Amino acid sequence: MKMTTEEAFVKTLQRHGIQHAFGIIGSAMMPISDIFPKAGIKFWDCAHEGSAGMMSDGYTRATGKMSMMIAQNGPGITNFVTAVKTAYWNHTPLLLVTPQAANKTIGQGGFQEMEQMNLFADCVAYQEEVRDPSRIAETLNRVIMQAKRASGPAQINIPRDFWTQVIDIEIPEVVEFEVPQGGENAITRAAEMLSTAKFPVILNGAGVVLAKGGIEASRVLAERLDAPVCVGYQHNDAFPGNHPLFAGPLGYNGSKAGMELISKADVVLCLGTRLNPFSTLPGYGIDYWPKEAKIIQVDINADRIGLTKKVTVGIVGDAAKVAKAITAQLTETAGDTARADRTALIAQTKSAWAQELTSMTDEQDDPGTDWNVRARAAKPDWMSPRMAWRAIQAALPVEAIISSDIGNNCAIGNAYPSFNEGRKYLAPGLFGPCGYGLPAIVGAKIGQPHVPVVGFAGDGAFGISVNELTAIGRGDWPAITQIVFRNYQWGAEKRNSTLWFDDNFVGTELDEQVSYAGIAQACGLQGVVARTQEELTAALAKAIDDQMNHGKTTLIEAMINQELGDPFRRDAMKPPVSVAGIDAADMREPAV
Ligand SMILES: Cc1ncc(C[n+]2csc(CCOP(=O)(O)OP(=O)(O)O)c2C)c(N)n1
Ligand SMILES: [Mg+2]
Repeated sequence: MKMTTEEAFVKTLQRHGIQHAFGIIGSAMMPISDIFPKAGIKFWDCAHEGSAGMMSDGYTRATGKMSMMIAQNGPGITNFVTAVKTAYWNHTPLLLVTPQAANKTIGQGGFQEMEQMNLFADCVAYQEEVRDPSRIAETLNRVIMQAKRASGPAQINIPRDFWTQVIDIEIPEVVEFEVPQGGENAITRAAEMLSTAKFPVILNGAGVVLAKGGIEASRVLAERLDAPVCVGYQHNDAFPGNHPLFAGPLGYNGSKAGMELISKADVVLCLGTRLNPFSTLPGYGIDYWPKEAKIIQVDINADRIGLTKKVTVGIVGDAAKVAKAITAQLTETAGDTARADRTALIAQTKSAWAQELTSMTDEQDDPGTDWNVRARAAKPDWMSPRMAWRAIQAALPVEAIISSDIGNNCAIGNAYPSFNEGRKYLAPGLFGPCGYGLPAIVGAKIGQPHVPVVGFAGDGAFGISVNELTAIGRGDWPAITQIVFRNYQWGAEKRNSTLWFDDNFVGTELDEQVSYAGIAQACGLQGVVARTQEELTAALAKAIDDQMNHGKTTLIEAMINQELGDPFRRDAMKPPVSVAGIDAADMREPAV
């Protein structure tokens, strides 16, 4: 069938149901964006491509439906790098469309040239450049299927002079196939090990959220065994938070109950998780990973099995299918050993942690440092981070989707909200980019317009995406609620300065004259300041009502003291030593 290259491209997008594109408009993409409206594709033009990419990530994580990012070749595309790598470690299947400088001129250094394949080589699960205009649909179809199969971003690079050509092709069929269900022998062994375990524990990762029916399958298995279920770092929605067997997130600022329970395991079923090393670092001084336990690791990607931990049985497969298959093979008496003791211990450990968490109001200083004492004394009437989180919890609807950001206050939040369904918690993940909270929640709301959404960010991280306030107020953008923790500092890094660099605060202070609520208002949005717990709870309740019932976006600037929780990287930091010494007198004037 005769068609133009851009028609072939858009018809292929339609065949895969890709309905949302995020980016900034540019001449190299106009031949296709021109026909987006006709095709039923909405182009969300953002203020910065970096945030556009994170909106795409948020949309797809909240819906399970693939979306795409697209921008101008060169500088538009380079702005996507952080978002694409973030999506990679969030296991988000996204389509990255990178128009390229024209084949006719590339290499001459004309305009907006960039080696865009090398640029993303380490960020995407798959990439391919279109070699000939007639292969545009074939290539795009393959790239999209690879993104789905690998559950990661995949890139199609298209020389811009391939647009507006007439080709004679068929649009390729979408080949769907079933995901692997795990090796037979491995499943039998896993079922045997779990059947006879004295203290089985399940650890759910992102794979459980991504697999169809994964959470439900893990719930059935957990109930058969009365096994506590922990979730991996930043995958807090991988098991229902209101379930008696839910033990909470492991890792940085996670659930002490989860850590204590998993430390007692003799068999751990790690379901849909690559067991990334950051996820199982000691927390609250507890080195909880059960080194003597038998470990069953289930991941759809064989390369990730046994990569970081000693594994007894590896199973390559879909988390839901494998959980069901294991459940089907459990013996009649599976889980019976010490069942009552285990159930009692789970309840007791959870309740002790819940009480401890409620009583925690202030952050602790390490021996020899007193930053938190000073921070409290300097602003005695201000909320502490944990006071803010408690005030937020009081107004956060249980069905809300929330996003998080990288920073001390967002990290403290790891132990607070829990979720009763998957695709509710959009954390920046293991690439750890500041600036994720706002764009991710905007993308989520686009995908789930009838669900309340609340974005979170520290005031430094928020500054990275603040320019999106100039984009999201336009009529066709849905209303959201965003909370900014206002402590006038890049807090997470400041904690490092107090711990390892003798309070030598380089680059940690923010401008106290800036009002984010004021910026929101200047963008035509609602901006409010909350100084007490009562004000914060009331502001959030009103903002959600405004979001859901009046189509209004609100930014809440939550004014908090400068207390700082645990540092991110105790594992990677040590006090500096001076050997040769550094002297300002050695600085020279450069020759100009
Ligand atoms: C893009 C990016 N730049 C820098 C960092 C390093 N970093 C991690 S946390 C952090 C401080 C965050 O400060 P803020 O957002 O104000 O939150 P707070 O810690 O004060 O709660 C920084 C700079 C990062 N993770 N990502
Ligand atoms: Mg801050």
